[in-house]
Amino acid sequence: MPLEALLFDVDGTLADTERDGHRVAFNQAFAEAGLDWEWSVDLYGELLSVTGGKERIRHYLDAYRPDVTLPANADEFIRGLHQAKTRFYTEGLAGGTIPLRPGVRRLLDEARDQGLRLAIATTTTPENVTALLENTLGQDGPSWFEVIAAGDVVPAKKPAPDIYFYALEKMGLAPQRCLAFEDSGNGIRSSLGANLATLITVNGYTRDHDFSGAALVLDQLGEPDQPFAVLAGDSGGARYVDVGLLRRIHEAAA
Ligand code: XBP
Ligand code: MG
Repeated sequence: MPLEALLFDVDGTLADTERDGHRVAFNQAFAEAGLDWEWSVDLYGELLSVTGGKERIRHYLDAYRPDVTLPANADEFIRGLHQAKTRFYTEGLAGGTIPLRPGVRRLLDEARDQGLRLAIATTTTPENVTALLENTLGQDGPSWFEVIAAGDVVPAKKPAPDIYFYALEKMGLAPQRCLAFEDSGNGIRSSLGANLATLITVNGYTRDHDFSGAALVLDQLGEPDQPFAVLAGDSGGARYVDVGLLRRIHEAAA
Protein backbone atom coordinates (compact mmCIF):
# COMPACT_ATOMS: atom_id res chain seq x y z
CA MET A 1 0.00 0.00 0.00
CA PRO A 2 1.33 3.47 -0.82
CA LEU A 3 2.43 5.81 1.93
CA GLU A 4 -0.32 8.36 2.59
CA ALA A 5 0.23 9.81 6.06
CA LEU A 6 2.85 10.60 8.67
CA LEU A 7 2.02 10.44 12.39
CA PHE A 8 4.34 12.32 14.72
CA ASP A 9 5.04 12.03 18.40
CA VAL A 10 5.84 15.45 19.87
CA ASP A 11 8.05 15.39 22.97
CA GLY A 12 11.55 14.28 22.07
CA THR A 13 10.61 13.77 18.40
CA LEU A 14 9.54 17.14 17.00
CA ALA A 15 11.54 19.02 19.65
CA ASP A 16 13.72 18.27 22.65
CA THR A 17 11.13 19.48 25.12
CA GLU A 18 11.63 17.20 28.09
CA ARG A 19 14.81 18.31 29.89
CA ASP A 20 14.60 22.07 29.38
CA GLY A 21 10.84 22.42 28.91
CA HIS A 22 8.60 19.99 30.79
CA ARG A 23 11.09 19.28 33.61
CA VAL A 24 11.64 22.96 34.30
CA ALA A 25 7.89 23.66 34.25
CA PHE A 26 7.19 20.85 36.74
CA ASN A 27 9.80 22.36 39.09
CA GLN A 28 8.31 25.84 38.69
CA ALA A 29 4.86 24.51 39.56
CA PHE A 30 6.21 22.70 42.62
CA ALA A 31 8.02 25.83 43.81
CA GLU A 32 4.95 28.01 43.26
CA ALA A 33 2.94 25.60 45.45
CA GLY A 34 5.58 25.88 48.17
CA LEU A 35 6.71 22.25 47.74
CA ASP A 36 10.34 21.21 48.17
CA TRP A 37 10.13 18.80 45.23
CA GLU A 38 12.93 19.28 42.70
CA TRP A 39 13.36 17.07 39.63
CA SER A 40 17.02 16.96 38.57
CA VAL A 41 18.03 16.11 34.98
CA ASP A 42 18.96 12.56 36.04
CA LEU A 43 15.88 11.93 38.17
CA TYR A 44 13.68 13.21 35.35
CA GLY A 45 15.23 10.60 33.03
CA GLU A 46 13.96 7.92 35.42
CA LEU A 47 10.56 9.56 35.79
CA LEU A 48 10.10 9.56 32.00
CA SER A 49 9.38 5.83 32.24
CA VAL A 50 5.86 6.97 33.12
CA THR A 51 4.14 9.04 30.42
CA GLY A 52 1.66 11.79 31.22
CA GLY A 53 2.42 14.62 33.62
CA LYS A 54 -0.25 13.83 36.21
CA GLU A 55 0.69 10.15 36.11
CA ARG A 56 4.39 11.11 36.46
CA ILE A 57 3.75 13.21 39.57
CA ARG A 58 1.82 10.35 41.11
CA HIS A 59 4.63 7.91 40.25
CA TYR A 60 7.24 10.25 41.80
CA LEU A 61 5.32 10.35 45.06
CA ASP A 62 4.71 6.61 45.11
CA ALA A 63 8.24 5.58 44.20
CA TYR A 64 10.45 8.32 45.69
CA ARG A 65 8.56 10.20 48.38
CA PRO A 66 7.05 7.89 50.99
CA ASP A 67 7.49 10.84 53.38
CA VAL A 68 4.84 12.94 51.59
CA THR A 69 1.20 12.62 52.63
CA LEU A 70 -1.14 14.06 50.04
CA PRO A 71 -4.31 15.94 51.00
CA ALA A 72 -7.55 13.93 51.01
CA ASN A 73 -8.45 15.33 47.57
CA ALA A 74 -5.20 13.98 46.09
CA ASP A 75 -6.44 13.78 42.47
CA GLU A 76 -7.61 17.37 42.52
CA PHE A 77 -4.36 18.49 44.15
CA ILE A 78 -2.31 16.80 41.42
CA ARG A 79 -4.61 18.19 38.72
CA GLY A 80 -4.07 21.69 40.08
CA LEU A 81 -0.32 21.29 40.19
CA HIS A 82 -0.38 19.96 36.65
CA GLN A 83 -2.45 22.89 35.40
CA ALA A 84 0.18 25.24 36.82
CA LYS A 85 2.86 23.14 35.12
CA THR A 86 1.04 23.51 31.76
CA ARG A 87 0.89 27.29 32.29
CA PHE A 88 4.63 27.49 32.99
CA TYR A 89 5.42 25.20 30.06
CA THR A 90 3.40 27.12 27.48
CA GLU A 91 4.74 30.45 28.79
CA GLY A 92 8.26 29.04 28.47
CA LEU A 93 7.64 28.04 24.85
CA ALA A 94 6.36 31.52 24.06
CA GLY A 95 9.84 32.68 25.08
CA GLY A 96 10.95 30.80 21.96
CA THR A 97 13.75 28.85 23.61
CA ILE A 98 12.98 25.35 22.30
CA PRO A 99 13.49 24.85 18.55
CA LEU A 100 12.35 21.98 16.34
CA ARG A 101 14.89 19.19 15.99
CA PRO A 102 17.12 19.18 12.87
CA GLY A 103 15.29 18.25 9.68
CA VAL A 104 11.78 18.43 11.13
CA ARG A 105 10.73 21.65 9.41
CA ARG A 106 12.29 20.63 6.11
CA LEU A 107 10.58 17.22 6.17
CA LEU A 108 7.17 18.68 7.11
CA ASP A 109 7.43 21.18 4.23
CA GLU A 110 8.37 18.44 1.76
CA ALA A 111 5.62 16.11 3.01
CA ARG A 112 3.03 18.86 2.59
CA ASP A 113 4.30 19.66 -0.92
CA GLN A 114 3.90 16.00 -1.85
CA GLY A 115 0.37 15.77 -0.46
CA LEU A 116 1.10 13.48 2.46
CA ARG A 117 -1.40 13.78 5.30
CA LEU A 118 -0.03 14.74 8.74
CA ALA A 119 -1.15 13.98 12.28
CA ILE A 120 0.08 14.16 15.86
CA ALA A 121 -0.17 11.35 18.43
CA THR A 122 1.17 12.32 21.85
CA THR A 123 0.56 11.87 25.54
CA THR A 124 1.14 15.52 26.32
CA THR A 125 -1.62 18.08 26.96
CA PRO A 126 -3.24 19.62 23.81
CA GLU A 127 -2.33 23.22 24.83
CA ASN A 128 1.33 22.19 24.89
CA VAL A 129 1.18 20.88 21.33
CA THR A 130 -0.52 24.01 20.05
CA ALA A 131 2.02 26.22 21.81
CA LEU A 132 4.97 24.30 20.40
CA LEU A 133 3.62 24.28 16.83
CA GLU A 134 2.68 27.98 16.90
CA ASN A 135 6.00 29.03 18.37
CA THR A 136 8.06 27.00 15.90
CA LEU A 137 6.03 26.75 12.65
CA GLY A 138 4.01 29.96 13.03
CA GLN A 139 0.40 30.79 13.88
CA ASP A 140 -0.99 28.35 11.32
CA GLY A 141 1.31 25.51 12.47
CA PRO A 142 -1.44 23.49 14.19
CA SER A 143 -3.51 23.54 10.98
CA TRP A 144 -0.79 21.63 9.14
CA PHE A 145 -1.96 18.58 11.09
CA GLU A 146 -5.28 17.07 10.16
CA VAL A 147 -5.62 15.40 13.58
CA ILE A 148 -3.95 16.38 16.84
CA ALA A 149 -4.49 13.42 19.17
CA ALA A 150 -3.21 14.42 22.60
CA GLY A 151 -3.34 13.84 26.33
CA ASP A 152 -6.40 12.55 28.13
CA VAL A 153 -8.48 12.03 24.96
CA VAL A 154 -7.77 8.32 25.47
CA PRO A 155 -7.70 6.82 28.97
CA ALA A 156 -4.57 4.68 28.46
CA LYS A 157 -1.47 6.69 27.50
CA LYS A 158 1.61 5.35 25.71
CA PRO A 159 2.96 2.63 25.78
CA ALA A 160 -0.68 1.64 25.11
CA PRO A 161 -1.49 1.95 21.37
CA ASP A 162 -4.78 3.78 22.04
CA ILE A 163 -3.65 7.26 20.98
CA TYR A 164 -2.51 5.92 17.58
CA PHE A 165 -5.73 3.95 17.14
CA TYR A 166 -7.61 7.16 17.91
CA ALA A 167 -5.67 9.18 15.32
CA LEU A 168 -5.99 6.48 12.65
CA GLU A 169 -9.72 6.22 13.22
CA LYS A 170 -10.16 10.00 12.93
CA MET A 171 -8.23 9.93 9.66
CA GLY A 172 -10.05 6.88 8.37
CA LEU A 173 -6.72 5.27 7.52
CA ALA A 174 -5.29 1.76 7.80
CA PRO A 175 -1.93 1.68 9.64
CA GLN A 176 -0.35 0.06 6.57
CA ARG A 177 -0.68 3.40 4.76
CA CYS A 178 1.17 5.33 7.46
CA LEU A 179 4.54 5.85 9.08
CA ALA A 180 5.03 6.88 12.72
CA PHE A 181 7.86 8.97 14.15
CA GLU A 182 8.93 8.31 17.73
CA ASP A 183 11.87 8.87 20.08
CA SER A 184 11.33 6.54 23.03
CA GLY A 185 10.72 2.97 24.12
CA ASN A 186 7.23 3.78 25.35
CA GLY A 187 6.56 5.56 22.06
CA ILE A 188 7.56 2.67 19.82
CA ARG A 189 5.65 0.16 21.93
CA SER A 190 2.60 2.33 21.35
CA SER A 191 3.11 2.75 17.59
CA LEU A 192 4.03 -0.90 16.96
CA GLY A 193 1.02 -1.89 19.06
CA ALA A 194 -1.06 -0.02 16.48
CA ASN A 195 0.75 -1.83 13.62
CA LEU A 196 2.57 1.25 12.40
CA ALA A 197 5.99 1.08 10.76
CA THR A 198 8.10 3.41 12.90
CA LEU A 199 11.13 5.60 12.36
CA ILE A 200 13.06 6.49 15.52
CA THR A 201 15.18 9.55 16.20
CA VAL A 202 16.79 9.12 19.63
CA ASN A 203 17.71 11.84 22.09
CA GLY A 204 19.85 12.03 25.22
CA TYR A 205 17.18 10.46 27.41
CA THR A 206 16.23 7.65 25.03
CA ARG A 207 19.45 6.53 23.29
CA ASP A 208 19.61 3.27 25.30
CA HIS A 209 15.94 2.33 25.01
CA ASP A 210 14.86 -0.88 23.26
CA PHE A 211 13.86 -0.06 19.69
CA SER A 212 13.37 -3.62 18.44
CA GLY A 213 10.97 -3.62 15.52
CA ALA A 214 11.82 -0.10 14.34
CA ALA A 215 12.03 0.45 10.57
CA LEU A 216 15.11 2.63 11.13
CA VAL A 217 16.84 4.14 14.20
CA LEU A 218 18.70 7.42 13.70
CA ASP A 219 20.24 10.07 15.92
CA GLN A 220 18.26 12.77 14.06
CA LEU A 221 16.40 13.35 10.78
CA GLY A 222 19.41 15.28 9.56
CA GLU A 223 19.92 18.04 7.00
CA PRO A 224 21.86 18.07 3.71
CA ASP A 225 24.80 19.67 5.55
CA GLN A 226 24.22 17.77 8.81
CA PRO A 227 23.94 14.02 8.10
CA PHE A 228 22.25 11.61 10.47
CA ALA A 229 24.00 8.65 12.11
CA VAL A 230 22.32 5.26 11.60
CA LEU A 231 21.98 3.41 14.92
CA ALA A 232 20.02 0.43 13.56
CA GLY A 233 18.57 -0.52 10.18
CA ASP A 234 19.50 0.40 6.62
CA SER A 235 19.23 3.91 5.21
CA GLY A 236 20.24 2.74 1.73
CA GLY A 237 23.06 5.27 1.66
CA ALA A 238 20.82 8.28 2.41
CA ARG A 239 22.37 10.93 4.66
CA TYR A 240 19.24 12.83 5.68
CA VAL A 241 15.56 11.87 5.85
CA ASP A 242 13.44 13.01 2.93
CA VAL A 243 10.12 11.74 1.60
CA GLY A 244 11.90 9.41 -0.83
CA LEU A 245 13.61 7.64 2.07
CA LEU A 246 10.30 7.49 3.98
CA ARG A 247 8.64 5.78 1.00
CA ARG A 248 11.50 3.27 0.78
CA ILE A 249 11.46 2.31 4.46
CA HIS A 250 7.66 2.19 4.45
CA GLU A 251 7.72 -0.23 1.52
CA ALA A 252 10.48 -2.34 3.08
CA ALA A 253 8.49 -2.62 6.32
CA ALA A 254 5.35 -3.84 4.51
C1 XBP B 1 5.48 12.73 26.50
C2 XBP B 1 5.17 12.67 27.90
C3 XBP B 1 4.46 13.76 28.54
C4 XBP B 1 5.27 15.01 28.77
C5 XBP B 1 4.53 15.91 29.72
O1 XBP B 1 5.62 11.39 26.00
O2 XBP B 1 5.48 11.69 28.56
O3 XBP B 1 4.04 13.31 29.79
O4 XBP B 1 6.50 14.66 29.38
O5 XBP B 1 3.28 16.22 29.23
P1 XBP B 1 5.47 11.07 24.45
P2 XBP B 1 2.04 16.57 30.20
O6 XBP B 1 6.54 11.85 23.76
O7 XBP B 1 5.75 9.59 24.36
O8 XBP B 1 4.09 11.42 24.01
O9 XBP B 1 2.59 17.11 31.47
O10 XBP B 1 1.22 17.56 29.44
O11 XBP B 1 1.32 15.26 30.43
MG1 MG C 1 8.28 11.21 22.79
